Amino acid sequence: MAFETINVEVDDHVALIKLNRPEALNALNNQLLGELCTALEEADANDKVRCIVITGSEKAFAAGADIKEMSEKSFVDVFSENLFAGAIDCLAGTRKPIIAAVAGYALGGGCEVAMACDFIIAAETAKFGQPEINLGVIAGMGGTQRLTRAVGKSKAMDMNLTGRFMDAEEAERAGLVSRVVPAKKLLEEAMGAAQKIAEKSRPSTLAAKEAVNRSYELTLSEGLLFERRVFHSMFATEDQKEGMGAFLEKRQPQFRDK
Ligand code: CO8
Repeated sequence: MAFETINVEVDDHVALIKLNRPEALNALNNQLLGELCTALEEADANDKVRCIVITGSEKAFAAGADIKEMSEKSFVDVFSENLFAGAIDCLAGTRKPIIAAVAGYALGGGCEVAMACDFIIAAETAKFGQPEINLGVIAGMGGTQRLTRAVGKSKAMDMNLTGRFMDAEEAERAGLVSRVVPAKKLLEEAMGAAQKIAEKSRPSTLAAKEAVNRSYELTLSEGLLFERRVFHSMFATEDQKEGMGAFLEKRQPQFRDK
């Protein structure tokens, strides 16, 4: 499908989705979020795709929800249309691994989209923030919830109450991002990580993602039980025999997703 606010390329089993509204620092309007959702559904359904990377521009991953589009809406408007619920559910509902490759601003909804991905690789230029407080509102797509789970209460409160930005180094220290790389290397690093994931057995990548995500929802004992049962179930796959056999035979595994 042809998109206007994002670009999508599928290469070597990786779908690269580039947010593309440079005139508005990739602000997330309805069209962009709708197109992102369609692209994610297509990537999830495309057998060739084994991992997804979402990125923005050098200056901005996304500077938040589109303030121009939102500013005149009433409570009844946003409540009735359930503003932005679909987009974030779409990200959270994607089964294949998603990496956010963030350079520049990831603010408000931009930070929330990045956090709804499975992990974030940041350029040294990245700046994360939940500045909605400056607009007389609060975060609405995870900035008070996912951010708190990622960086703890103190930093999450600081960012949500003062609206200050966190640079890449602080974000890595706080556990919000998994790696920080020079801006020029961002895409190479993210695509490299995606390639590594793409080489694994698909059943195990889907299962690993599902199991880590359950840790958000379950008590420790329930989460550990879920993990153990999924681990047990992996012994029903041919790829478990191949992976362990290849290790013992000192060769690379040839996974067949079976
Ligand atoms: N929405 C719309 N347009 C934007 C946005 C935005 N979020 N951010 C930047 N732009 C536009 C600017 O208006 C400007 O357009 P123009 O040239 O036509 O005036 C263009 O992008 C370039 O921006 P600046 O000139 O401001 O660039 P600077 O380099 O001077 O500043 C900043 C960059 C610091 C990123 C600045 O643009 C800024 O502060 N942007 C707004 C950041 C913000 O407040 N984000 C939060 C938005 S609210 C939100 O995300 C809520 C999401 C959750 C909703 C959930 C509902 C359930």
